[in-house]
Amino acid sequence: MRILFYVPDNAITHSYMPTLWPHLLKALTPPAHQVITVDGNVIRLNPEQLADYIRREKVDLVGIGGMTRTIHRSYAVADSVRALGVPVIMGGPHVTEEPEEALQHADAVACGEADALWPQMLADFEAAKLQPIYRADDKPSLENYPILGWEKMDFKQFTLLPRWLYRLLRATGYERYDINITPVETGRGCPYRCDFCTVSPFFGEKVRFRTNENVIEELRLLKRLGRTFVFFVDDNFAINPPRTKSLLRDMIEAGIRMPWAGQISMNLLRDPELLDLMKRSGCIGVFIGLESVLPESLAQVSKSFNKPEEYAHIIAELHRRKIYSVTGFIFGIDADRPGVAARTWEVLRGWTPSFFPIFSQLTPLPGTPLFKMLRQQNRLEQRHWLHYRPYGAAFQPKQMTPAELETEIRTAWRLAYSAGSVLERMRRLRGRRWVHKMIYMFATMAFRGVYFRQMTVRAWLRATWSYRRALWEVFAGRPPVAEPPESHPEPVGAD
Ligand code: B12
Ligand code: SF4
Repeated sequence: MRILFYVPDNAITHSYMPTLWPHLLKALTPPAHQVITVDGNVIRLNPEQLADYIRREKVDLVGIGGMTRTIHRSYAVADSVRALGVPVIMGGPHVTEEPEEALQHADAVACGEADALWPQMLADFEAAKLQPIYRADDKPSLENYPILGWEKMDFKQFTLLPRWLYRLLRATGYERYDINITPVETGRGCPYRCDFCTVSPFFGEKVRFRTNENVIEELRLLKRLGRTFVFFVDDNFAINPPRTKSLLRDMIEAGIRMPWAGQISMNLLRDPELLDLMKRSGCIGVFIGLESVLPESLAQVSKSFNKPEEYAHIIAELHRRKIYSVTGFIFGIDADRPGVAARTWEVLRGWTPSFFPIFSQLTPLPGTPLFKMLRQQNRLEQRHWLHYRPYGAAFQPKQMTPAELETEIRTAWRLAYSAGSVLERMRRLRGRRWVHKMIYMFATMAFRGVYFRQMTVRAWLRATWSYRRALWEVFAGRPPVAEPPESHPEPVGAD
């Protein structure tokens, strides 16, 4: 049987990293079947083109991913596939919470982790006994995690560089300088239960890990394939610090130090031994969900283990080890008022400059405590995911209008990525080597692209021109300018 896995596109950005689930499920597919993966974020196909592709490739069954953010695209694709008479199976966090909705577009839905469900669904499909809903009763152990067939993967689709720059590198023989990212998971689950997050409800509060040997075998394969960068997709890579340290030590001992990034919550980054091991094993970046600089906002989303008074110190400790931080902030929590963006930036601009902030609106995802609370309070836009708007507010914030919330997000991005702010941070990096400053500038441009559309050569040239003074700083050999005084947050909008 020929199976197509389709990753729906988010209609905005190019994807720089393969999505893991198709590769994991492919490894769990009995070898008698053939599996093809199409990622809509790198190969944009309209419904007619996809139909042509499915006919040409003689696909018998299509599996489609279901995240809330892209579910409207998943359903549109599923409808066009089924119009061809080809059955569709869907899975993922959104359809796990909304299986009845998904069944209007699919023949069957996998609810929860599908590691064990998928082979069962295939067997039932072949025996013409496919059921509409499959539920994973147990959380799979990751002890026997399969080694994924990365050697058969066409990674070229996922270059981090804009296509025109990648083509230029290839034409001039410098292709090896392309940056490529591979997702690797080492564990699942998180006991912290932040109100807006689906990870604790979906993967559970009990954390499960792959063995160190199993992870290292995959890393060895990636190194052999010339992969240059690994992203550990675990939601909280250091959730069990002794285990994380033992994995990092084993990586160092096995001689597979390679550049990596991961997601770690701020409370776990207080540990200098962990930071040292991260550095020694090749860590160059860490995503930290800081969410807010206001203790009352953190308390409202059950994330009081984040301590705003420690943020600056932790970013500086990471910076000292040349580890960049990507810091996520959420606006729209009940304690947030108009002015929250400016207040947040006032705090952030005092930090050591090697961090890249990302700002989003609070999003009520089905299955989360936040979703339930907003529904009970009649503040939720019904089935907001079916008419998704980038950075749109899908609920009624408590102390702002939805339009004000959207303005706050726009303001935060402008403040953080304006030419003046970037120049200010570059000046404080003056003592650093030019390579470090160049990487910083490139990463700034890339993170800017999360919000500002810049997929064309023209858009990149425009952004480069606006940052010309900051770029000039890359080669300036003058001493760094003084750090701005450390700021202390006060309640937003306080009288
Ligand atoms: C890596 C990651 C990203 C990367 C994605 C890049 C990439 N190419 O993969 C980046 C950083 C870009 C990203 C962005 C976003 N992400 Co994200 N991300 C993740 C993360 C950390 C890991 C995903 C992963 O690989 N998991 C491991 C695999 C094995 O698990 P899985 O995907 O769930 O697949 C299993 C099952 O769900 C099932 N399954 C999944 N699909 C299918 C399909 C079929 C046919 C079948 C049978 C089964 C099946 O089988 C798999 C094996 O059990 C998850 C959290 C998590 N731990 O999963 C969040 C997560 C998926 N992201 C989330 C969110 C909200 C976002 C953003 C909207 C954030 C934002 N504010 O912008 C964006 C939107 C991205 C987009 N598509 O447009 C939410 C999604 C919740 C939801 N209800 O949809 C998650 C769960 C995190 C959370 N805090 O709740 N993300
Ligand atoms: S936001 Fe992070 S720390 Fe909180 S529950 Fe989700 S994965 Fe865990």
